[in-house]
Amino acid sequence: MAAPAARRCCLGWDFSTQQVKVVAVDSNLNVFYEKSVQFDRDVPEFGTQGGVHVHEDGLTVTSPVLMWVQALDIVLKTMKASGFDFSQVIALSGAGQQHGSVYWKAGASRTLASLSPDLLLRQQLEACFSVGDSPVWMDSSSTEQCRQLEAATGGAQALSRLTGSRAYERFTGNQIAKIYQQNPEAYSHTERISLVSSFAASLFLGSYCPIDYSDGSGMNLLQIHDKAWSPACLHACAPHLEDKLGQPVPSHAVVGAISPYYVQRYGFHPECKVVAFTGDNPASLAGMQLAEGDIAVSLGTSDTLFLWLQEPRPSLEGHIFCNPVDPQHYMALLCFKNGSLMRERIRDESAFCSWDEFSKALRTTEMGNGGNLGFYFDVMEITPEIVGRHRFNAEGQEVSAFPRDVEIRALIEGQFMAKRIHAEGLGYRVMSKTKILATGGASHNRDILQVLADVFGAPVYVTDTANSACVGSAYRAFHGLATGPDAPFAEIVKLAPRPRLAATPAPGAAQVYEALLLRYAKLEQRILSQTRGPSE
Ligand code: 5FX
Repeated sequence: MAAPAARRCCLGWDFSTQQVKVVAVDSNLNVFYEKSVQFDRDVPEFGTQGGVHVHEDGLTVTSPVLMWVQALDIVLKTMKASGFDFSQVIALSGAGQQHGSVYWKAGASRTLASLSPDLLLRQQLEACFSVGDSPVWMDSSSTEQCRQLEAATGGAQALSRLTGSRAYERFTGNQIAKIYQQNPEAYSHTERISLVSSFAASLFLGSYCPIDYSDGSGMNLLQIHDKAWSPACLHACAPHLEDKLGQPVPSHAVVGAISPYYVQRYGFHPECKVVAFTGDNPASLAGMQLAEGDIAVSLGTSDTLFLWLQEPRPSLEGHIFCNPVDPQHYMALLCFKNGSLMRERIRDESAFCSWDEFSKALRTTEMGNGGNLGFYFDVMEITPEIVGRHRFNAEGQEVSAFPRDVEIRALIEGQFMAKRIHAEGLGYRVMSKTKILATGGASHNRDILQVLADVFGAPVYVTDTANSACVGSAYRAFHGLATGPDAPFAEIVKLAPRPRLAATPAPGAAQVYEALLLRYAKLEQRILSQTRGPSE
């Protein structure tokens, strides 16, 4: 990329699973520069696949912490070589893959605080980590520690009420507990534990950056209501944990000025501010400009929902995090595994492998599908935990097949009804100002979006989210620079490109789906009780 003309800007970073990426956003909120380093391709000496190492047990998944450091060196070097004017950067923030953890060895803070501008970060931080392979969000090896944490805190529901989620293997508290139990020596030599987000921020600050409330909610350690570490959870995971974590801060907090290392080596302005980094999902919420009552639906291989919530009801499914742009509010995250997987299978089976035929079936069938309802989970679903295909006619009798076009509508209506029901289970309510933001492959299909608008009774907008975590991080940097919590985030992003309206609910949709949603929820319970068996 050619040297961009000098403009005052904020940088948004993303330390994701497969790459480190940066965007520069000017004060009119235009993205005018971007650069990324792919781990597998650009730092092949670490031998990762998809940015990670999957260990022999198939459960343990880690990434080398020095790979992340080296990738940052490369991005900065490339920006400098292309003539990027670092002196114009007024603030930076960033995102990290959620849940992953970094273990700083005793003495590392001194190294961080006295970095020589003549050397790369990688050369200086080599000996700074007590655990070289950081556990990441794909790890599922800490089931034992999850059970221990739930037992110590009054059970899964009690833990969820406290921290926003029941115990999950990838959540950081359970990963820390596993390291403490299996490698107590490394744990005792650790002076600080960062999330991937606060680790990346620490590299820029030249000192340990606190964990922000929003990413901190993905640890099973933070009390999401009062934003303090839970003594019971800390105690259940490992000793002296509070000292090693430091105190959490609001996600918009300015945590300090950039380290002199970057001023001397790259020409950053010494006043350039660092705003707390957060998780990639919270940063995407900011990038998509989600507001109160809004919901983002990512229709990809698996489907993901982000919701803006005022009064969350943590449950045994999904996750509640503190909201990254408004500390009084919350966000929820729900994952559905059978997303495009099922849409593509049913397209192949019932629409002659054609999206046009699939769309035609949606257009020629009626809202409510004549009372026919279907559940399509070829792989074990996350929300709800059901596997298999289940079809019910208008009388509530289970049937073995539907006509082709009924099958297609049953799939799409069922997928969206499940999303609404489970979102409402976490405290979400559709409001008159609700917007649904759709992204991902299936968001290009207008007929699918029409069903989404009808089922939720709210307009659907489409937005490009390829860079949403990076761009959201740059927006958050502007937010941090403004007057803190009193500057509403919506004001900060009012110049940003707006999502496009794609579908509005058809007249009569609310009446049709009000009744159908109740039936769908009851049938889901019926399937769950049948598949779980009488003993549970
Ligand atoms: C969220 O809970 C996750 O584990 C993932 O979406 C990671 O944040 C991906 F980076």
